[in-house]
Amino acid sequence: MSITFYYSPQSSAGRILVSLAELGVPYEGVRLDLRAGDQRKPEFLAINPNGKVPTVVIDGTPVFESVAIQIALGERYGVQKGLWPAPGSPEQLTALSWLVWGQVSLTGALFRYMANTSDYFPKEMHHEKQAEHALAELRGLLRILDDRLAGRPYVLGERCTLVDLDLAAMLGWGLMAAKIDYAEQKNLQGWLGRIMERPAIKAAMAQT
Ligand SMILES: N[C@@H](CCC(=O)N[C@@H](CS)C(=O)NCC(=O)O)C(=O)O
Repeated sequence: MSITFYYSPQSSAGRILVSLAELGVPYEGVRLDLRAGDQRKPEFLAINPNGKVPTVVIDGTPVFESVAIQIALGERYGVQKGLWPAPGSPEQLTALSWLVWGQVSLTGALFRYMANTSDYFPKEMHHEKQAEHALAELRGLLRILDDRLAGRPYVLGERCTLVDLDLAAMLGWGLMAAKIDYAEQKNLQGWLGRIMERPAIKAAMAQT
């Protein structure tokens, strides 16, 4: 078994960094300097033609898109660690729903809001109505996650899984970067705090 993990600090690769840390699987990390354009070098484009991190190579096969990477890691290494449900189980279907929801719906709304408001994007790209629309959608999605966490400590139930880690890695950074107040979402607040206290997460975050 060999894993090569292409990453860059403070990027979507953080989602995978926390999963690898919790899974405790050995890997070789290759740091790319996105500002210097390492992601556009032919040798990297041959692995991921999109020129983006995170990218992993598992036993010689490249995997790109963080959601695909999480599923691949979960299926291969997560089941025995209790971090991913058994393939074919009802819980696996629930895991796929929330993982993809987090990546597509939640991250989509957050990034649309940021693209229209934050300093990470040029002011001429900002559009007030688009920002309002994205914020309303984001608030609705945060309420949905908050409701899901009512009466259960983690998204799938009693155990923390890669679904929680993926959502928390994105929200931990994103809600702060987008300056989103989520004081009303008490379940979400408690859940995020619990995950951020996990030793593997703290160690992974310190690296980025
Ligand atoms: N949907 C992709 C997004 C990956 C992505 O946008 N990565 C950014 C860093 S956060 C990147 O590598 N950007 C380099 C570039 O676009 O040149 C995923 O989740 O893996």
